[in-house]
Formats: sequence, C-alpha cells, structure tokens
Amino acid sequence: MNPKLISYKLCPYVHKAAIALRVKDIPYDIQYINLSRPPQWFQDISPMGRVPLLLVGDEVLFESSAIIEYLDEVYAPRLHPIDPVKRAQNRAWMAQADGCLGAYYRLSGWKSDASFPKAIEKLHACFDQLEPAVAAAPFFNGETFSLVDATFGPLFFQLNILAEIAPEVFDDARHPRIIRWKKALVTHKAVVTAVVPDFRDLYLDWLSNKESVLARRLLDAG
Ligand SMILES: N[C@@H](CCC(=O)N[C@@H](CS)C(=O)NCC(=O)O)C(=O)O
Repeated sequence: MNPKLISYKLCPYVHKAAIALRVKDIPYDIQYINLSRPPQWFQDISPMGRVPLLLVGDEVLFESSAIIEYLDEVYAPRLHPIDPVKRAQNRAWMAQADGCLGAYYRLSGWKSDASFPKAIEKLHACFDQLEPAVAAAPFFNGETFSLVDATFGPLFFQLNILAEIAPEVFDDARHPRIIRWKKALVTHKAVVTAVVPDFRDLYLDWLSNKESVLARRLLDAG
C-alpha cells in the first residue's frame, strides 16, 4: 500500500513532504482536505489538527520534518549528508526555516502600507542569517538535492510568486547566494510538480482575500 499524504493545497509544510516523496520517486497517494472545515476523520487522527499527515499502513506520521526524516531513512537515495557533522548542520538550518516562514506569513497579511518596509526588513533579517550558510551551489550542499532544499523550497516557491507584486522581498545585492539558491529551487522538477497545477492562481486568490498591503497591490494590478 502506498503512503498517503493528507494535504492542503497551499500548505508549505505539505509541499515540503511532497518534494521529498517526489525527489525519491516514491509512489504515494494524496488526499486534500479543507482546513477551515476539517473532516471528523482528520480531527480524529491528527494529533495537532494540522497537515501534513503521512499515513503509513495503520500508522499516522505528523510534523513535516519528522515525515521527511522518516522518508529519508526508509527510501533511497539518502538525501541527508552521510557525514554526521554536515547532517547536524543541515538539520540546524532546517530548524531555522520556520523563523523565515513566520516572517513571510506576517508579511503576506501586513495591513499598513506605511510600515510594510518593516515587515520586509524582518524577512531580510532572517535571510541575513541564512546567507553565509548558502556556500555551495546549485543546492545547499552542492550538486545533490537534500532535505534542506526540500525544506526551503516551499518558502521560496511562494515568495517567488509574491515577488511578482512585491519585488522588494528579494534583494539580489544583499543576498546573492540565497537568490542563486532560490532560482535553482523554484525551477527544480520535484519542487514544481509537488504542488497542484493551478497553485499560482490559488495562491494569488488566497493573498487577495486578506485586507492587506499585498491584496491592495493585487487589486491595483488588476
Ligand atoms: N510544524 C508543522 C506545521 C504544520 C502547519 O502549520 N500546518 C498548517 C497548514 S500550512 C495547518 O495544518 N494549520 C491548521 C491549524 O493549525 O489548525 C509541520 O511542520 O508539519
């Protein structure tokens, strides 16, 4: 029986798990739920009421990092570095992704035009910390796509669409390594195919339904 990913179409944590499944060519089933009205069966099995879940036989896995670590242990090829020091460093950077995602989410719903640059600066402050760590290319560890790439891919994928209306989310001069990394990630086959084909439309629709700076910009852009 294939593992089954319980999903919400716009969730970056689901995207991360789907990327790991795809990079490893693991056959999997996927079921989408409406997070604003989660079905009872989901509430019964999801310890935190969150997606993603990965159903493996009778077992329920939750937390995207735990899910991708599980996949990496069970299915070849190994995406984490073999060297324990490098692996620990990779895990440490994976843990930092949530801070950047938080800054991005706050920015996506930011209400005040006047203080919007502050929201941008919070995201850039996260990138300032990450920039020196992105030493290799095209991916975080070099030629091989790893779990760090699966973790940051969804953030950059969503930001890349957001940048169509807020180009200031990326600063090429301040974060040249991140920009180069971002370009490799948002065009990677597993990253692109791990979301639904109409993701961009759904995402812009989600952005436009907030009372926010970005929703107003979308409206102005027509
Ligand atoms: N730390 C969790 C975060 C998962 C998460 O926040 N999922 C969101 C959707 S993107 C969710 O299910 N939210 C529903 C809720 O919190 O009620 C992970 O990495 O899996």
